[in-house]
Amino acid sequence: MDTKSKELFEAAKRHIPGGVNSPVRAFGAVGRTPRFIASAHGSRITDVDGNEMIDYVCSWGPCILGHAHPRVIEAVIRACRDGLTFGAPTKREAELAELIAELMPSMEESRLVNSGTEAVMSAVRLARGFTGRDKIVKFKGCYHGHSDGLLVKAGSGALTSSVPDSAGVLADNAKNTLIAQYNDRASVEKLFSEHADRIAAVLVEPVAANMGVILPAREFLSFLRRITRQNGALLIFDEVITGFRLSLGGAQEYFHVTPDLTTLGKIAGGGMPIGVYGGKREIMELVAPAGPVYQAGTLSGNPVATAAGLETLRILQEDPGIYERLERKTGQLAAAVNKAAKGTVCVNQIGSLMSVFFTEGSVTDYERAVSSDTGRYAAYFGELLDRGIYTAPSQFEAMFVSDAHTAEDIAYTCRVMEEALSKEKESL
Ligand code: KE4
Repeated sequence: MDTKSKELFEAAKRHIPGGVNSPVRAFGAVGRTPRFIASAHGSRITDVDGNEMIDYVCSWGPCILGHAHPRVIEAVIRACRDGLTFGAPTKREAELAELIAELMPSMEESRLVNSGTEAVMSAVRLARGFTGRDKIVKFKGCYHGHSDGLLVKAGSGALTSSVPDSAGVLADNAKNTLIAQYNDRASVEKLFSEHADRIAAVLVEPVAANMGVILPAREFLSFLRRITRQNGALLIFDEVITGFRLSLGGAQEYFHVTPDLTTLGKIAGGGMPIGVYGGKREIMELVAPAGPVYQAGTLSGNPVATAAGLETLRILQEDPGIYERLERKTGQLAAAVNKAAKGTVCVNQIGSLMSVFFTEGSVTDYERAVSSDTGRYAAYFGELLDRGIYTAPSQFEAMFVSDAHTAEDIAYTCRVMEEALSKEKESL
């Protein structure tokens, strides 16, 4: 039952484009009314019609501890009582930058911004400023936020709504973005052979999670590290999703590949608006006011947001066992899907990230991802939603598991997924 959501959606559409503040939330790809959320606690999210669901969107990644973790809420409330924003430096910003450097040593220095988009946009500008070069290599289907130069063959909501190249992005902006294929070394080598001394950086999601979850092929990331170093280009890891999720040190710790620059978001803010870009001191020292690469922000390093981010990272640091728990729980979900539908779907899972692709065979690159049957995915999504499982309303997004998901949540979810997929398999 979604009566109130329907009413609110119609009302929202009167003053908000598409009725939502981010396209994927509109449920356009799954043909359902988006659920308007009233509250969320732990692994549960409750909509305005009172439907309580097990949440595997987790706000697209920030809620690795689950929703409304008591310590994070308390830290935010305490911070609010001292004022919401000052437009001046605070102790907590330095504490957060220091903790990020401790957890991700490649980020000797970092700058706080307000979103992943802003973080990646700024890191790209910095890479160009540092190298004096203009080209950026990105991978088809990877999503790095909505800055003009990166809305080129983009994933996530752009891919979901089939606008991987957005209207309004000028050819002049897009021309400096070179497109390679994820997991395809030859496509990267070709670009370097054609543009070697003009490539400022290779920008990559170390685990692609915006065309569904696609794992890096063996040695692919170390290949990128090698070819960028050989050609005087920077390697930028966009860890907005993988940062503090794949491990406490992110994908760069998980895969033992060290980028020159890293972008973070989501978990780094603990649910409040924070993006981060950072890296080697010799590069970061070019950022204003220390250097000539300009970037600024009214609410950057906001005292309430830094309180949420710090408390979240401290909880993760105090309990590194969380990553084994997340891997185990998510592995159980993947096993349930394979048990019910191996052969008619492909499950990609790493840590607490997972996607079910409705296609036969493996999914190791963009072409295989987009070969998925989005109609089958939509039916699967609806079946889960009707049984109280809130998962990504798009084939080209990830499922996120949190430390708040209980054994009972996982067991119920496994059962519902198995039943939905078995029923679907019989209809094929
Ligand atoms: P934001 O500007 O949305 O905070 O971050 C942009 C971004 C950058 N890099 C990566 C790897 C990302 O996944 C994202 C944003 N992720 C999407 C979900 N796939 C955000 C959800 C949405 O757009 O509503």
